Amino acid sequence: MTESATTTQPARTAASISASQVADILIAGERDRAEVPQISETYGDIDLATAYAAQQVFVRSKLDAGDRLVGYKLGLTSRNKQRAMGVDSPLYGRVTTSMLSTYGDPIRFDRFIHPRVESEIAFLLGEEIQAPATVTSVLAATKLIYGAVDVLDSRYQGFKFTLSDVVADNASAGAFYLGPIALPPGELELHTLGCVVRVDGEVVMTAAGAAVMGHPAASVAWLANQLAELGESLKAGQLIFSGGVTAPVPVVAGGSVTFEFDGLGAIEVFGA
Ligand code: OOG
Ligand code: MG
Repeated sequence: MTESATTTQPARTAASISASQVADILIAGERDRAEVPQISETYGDIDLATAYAAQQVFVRSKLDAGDRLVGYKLGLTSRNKQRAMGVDSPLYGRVTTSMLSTYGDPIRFDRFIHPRVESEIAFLLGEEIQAPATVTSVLAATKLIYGAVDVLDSRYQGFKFTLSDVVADNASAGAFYLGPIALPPGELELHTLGCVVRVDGEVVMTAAGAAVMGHPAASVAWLANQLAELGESLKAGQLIFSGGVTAPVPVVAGGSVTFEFDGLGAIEVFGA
């Protein structure tokens, strides 16, 4: 859809910007709550390795400000979501303490640029996950499963990006909510786990866990295998948000979005 537009534009040199310069643009956008132009539009599309390096610098700025790493988020883990965003591969971002919202707290417009919310299934790991990881090994290493909400807040204008753009932007990470009930994975059927989304009380979407790579644990396994290539691993105590089960819904001031999870309770979020 956007391919033809990109190919007809004059060539720009991707090498003209470094990972830390990319990160600086995104850090400023988040700090000032101001959308920034896509890196790919201004400088050409950076390669994925540079994009992940920029993400590390972006996240490092949070750790330097006192945050701690909580875990990871997966994104674009369903075909529908990839198609909607015009991107053809999953990605991951990093989750830090300041992103965790307290159940019941509103989504404040003085903190975010253009927040959207989506349902997710979150994994709290009880053990390190060794590569090569599989659905079975991820489930064996998981202590608890939560229903969760991912609050996305792309720093890019119009929520538009290429894969490298959004990787650098820490997978649009804004904030996260965990649901009120957590269960061991053996007590749930994750691929058929249902989720109902209501906007101001009215049902707008329904989906099941299989929307996430056929099984949400497959998405966590994909992440574990990606990290293994960098010599890193998923550790006991980390929280992994496995990717959107339902499509994102824009948050409206004064509006409410409710996510009901089969067996895992409901999360209601408000825009304020
Ligand atoms: C990118 C992040 C996607 C998901 O669960 O698919 C994501 C975006 O759509 O802004 O979090
Ligand atoms: Mg998400």
